[in-house]
Amino acid sequence: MLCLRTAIGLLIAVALATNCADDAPTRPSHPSLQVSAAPSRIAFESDRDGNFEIYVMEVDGSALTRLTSHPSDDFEPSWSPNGRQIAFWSTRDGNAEIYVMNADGSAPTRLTSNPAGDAQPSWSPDGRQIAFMSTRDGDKGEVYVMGVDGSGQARLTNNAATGAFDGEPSWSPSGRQIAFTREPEIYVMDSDGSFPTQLTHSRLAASGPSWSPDGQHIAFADGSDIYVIDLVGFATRALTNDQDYNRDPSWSPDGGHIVFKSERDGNAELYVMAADGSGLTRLTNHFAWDGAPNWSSMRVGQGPPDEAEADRNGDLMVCENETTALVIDNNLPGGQCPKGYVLRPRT
Ligand SMILES: [Ca+2]
Ligand SMILES: [Ca+2]
Ligand SMILES: [Ca+2]
Ligand SMILES: [Ca+2]
Repeated sequence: MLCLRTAIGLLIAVALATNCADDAPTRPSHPSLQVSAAPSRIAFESDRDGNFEIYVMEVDGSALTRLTSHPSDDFEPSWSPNGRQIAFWSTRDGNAEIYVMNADGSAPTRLTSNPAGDAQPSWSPDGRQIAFMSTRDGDKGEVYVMGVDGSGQARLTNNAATGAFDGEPSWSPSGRQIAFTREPEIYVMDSDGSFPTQLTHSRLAASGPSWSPDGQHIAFADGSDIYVIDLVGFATRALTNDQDYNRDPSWSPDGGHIVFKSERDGNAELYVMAADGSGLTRLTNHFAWDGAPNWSSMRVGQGPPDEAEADRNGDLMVCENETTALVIDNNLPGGQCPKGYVLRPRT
């Protein structure tokens, strides 16, 4: 494997120069990730043209291109894993619905159709499903899933007991788990909705989970900053330290960088930083709102057919003690649970 990350751009070349050996894919069971070092692009939302539209740019902020052109608002793009399509949500048909379009903005197609809010789409790693938030069951948000043609829409969470707002799904790289926000914490569940488990504890208002490509970390926002929590040992560290809001983290396909939204320069702009928080670089520079970045896994339109992706080998592991069990979508070496926990394969 060549160290192709250097092709991402001069912008972040300095950060990339540190350790190309670490670029080698560490999860041979997921072939879709092994080619992730190929150049990718960043989709995002902006109201710079008068209302919210979906835009795409190179990862250095160049070649900005508007993909939607509709007087209603269009929000929160999510790439298909092969880079050929983008899911987003829009109010163009009167209320919030989920749509997909080709990566060039052509052929927008509505997937949901109900008077409730449908938003926050997240494309599954095998390309076959889209998780999203909906308020259609009559109270606060729940996480739902559907086929990429809108078929089989099904609720995964049930907030009847918790009363919490559930949303912002983010798939694990294997597709077997989904991280989501159960306000004010980040949770993880199996992709069929079973085993919902609290991941963060005592956050102010955790939001926007984004699962790292190697499966070992989840980035999220809390308070005004971006954090990463390890799924081995559950250590949490802040990547930003800023009094203005930092939100919406999204990992680069090689896991080396995170793009996010920050209001540190007076309005919402997109920034990229190394996964340790170093090398902060602003990508947008416009007085309008720029947010909800989503970093494509593949060079746009260059990925393999979705059917070739998502090998689901590997075991789900559990760290557990007498009262708590956390399911981890990762092939963990032994003995790396928090003190007092025991690691075992989930049966
Ligand atoms: Ca629009
Ligand atoms: Ca709707
Ligand atoms: Ca409910
Ligand atoms: Ca801006």
